[in-house]
Amino acid sequence: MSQQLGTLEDLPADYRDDMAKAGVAPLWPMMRNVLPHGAPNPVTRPGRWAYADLRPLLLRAGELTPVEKAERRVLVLSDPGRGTGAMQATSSIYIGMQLLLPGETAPAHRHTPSAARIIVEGEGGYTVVDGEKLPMEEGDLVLTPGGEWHDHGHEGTKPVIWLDALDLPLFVYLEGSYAEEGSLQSPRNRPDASQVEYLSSGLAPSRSRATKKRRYPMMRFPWHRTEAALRELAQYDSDAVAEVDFINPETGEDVLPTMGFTAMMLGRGQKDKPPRCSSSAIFHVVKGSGSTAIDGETVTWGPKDTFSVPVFAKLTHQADEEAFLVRVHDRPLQEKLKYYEERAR
Ligand code: GTQ
Repeated sequence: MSQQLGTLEDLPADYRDDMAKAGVAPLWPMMRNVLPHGAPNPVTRPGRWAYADLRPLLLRAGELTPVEKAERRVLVLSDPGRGTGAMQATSSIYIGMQLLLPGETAPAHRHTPSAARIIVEGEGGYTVVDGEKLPMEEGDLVLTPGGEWHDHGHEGTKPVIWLDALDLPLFVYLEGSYAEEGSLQSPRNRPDASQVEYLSSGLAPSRSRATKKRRYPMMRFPWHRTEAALRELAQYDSDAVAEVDFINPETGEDVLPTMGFTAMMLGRGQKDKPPRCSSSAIFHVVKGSGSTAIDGETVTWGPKDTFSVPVFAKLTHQADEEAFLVRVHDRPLQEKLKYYEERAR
């Protein structure tokens, strides 16, 4: 039985003043704000960022602000629910679009939040993480886990643009966010682990028990392999929507502690009605076009566009043509906190 709770105004003014002086506040007027009935009441609103809008703004930033003056030349995708200037796309996920021009480098640093990049445009960019040089090709997922040194470089001839996903809002909230600066790394003369140790799915290098496994053994997931895996799944299970999770090849767990990454393929005309879930998400369109109804509001999308969905949103995706999307979400965090949930629509 839900009851009307007392409000602050119900209380005499002198009592309210005395509470404020004593540094306390009554719970009951705020009870339903902090513990709403049945489901959370998200601040986050669906967002949509067309690449056609972001690209010229980023290129302009390239003219206005040298990389030395920016450390990272990034435009942050602000959650409409939090408004202009919000440094987050959902409660837990930060999304930025980063530009690096030919010949530029973004200096080495490391920080407590974890990051991952989805490469949007351009050739010749790379990230060095813990001495490993990770080439950045369109659609690749590149990890820079919390605490790992990373710097970016660009050996190509045209601008490189990528999408950054970080669990930064969470670290800010926890008062745990900080960075350290370092000097550019000299990469080891060896291809990244996706091309050596983990070239074949299901196979991992055999090692003596004494050999220490890296916590983040594979930090680049080349797009051509993700697309091939999705096509293979779609071919043999044409009713279900093909989806793959990016996982740590040594543990089978999600690639980062709080953020998960899931790639999805929709055939031309295919619809998907996923269960409502407690995780918030950002969708980035690698290729193709279509639309997504988010709680009844339709968002149309094309290649390289990005859109966000709040917790428990009711989603219906529909592809106009064959489409590939990568979803960044916070299911891993919610599973660790033991509250991840899916509900019938
Ligand atoms: O490339 O290291 O969008 O440190 C925000 C913070 C990117 C990065 C962002 C960062 C980076």
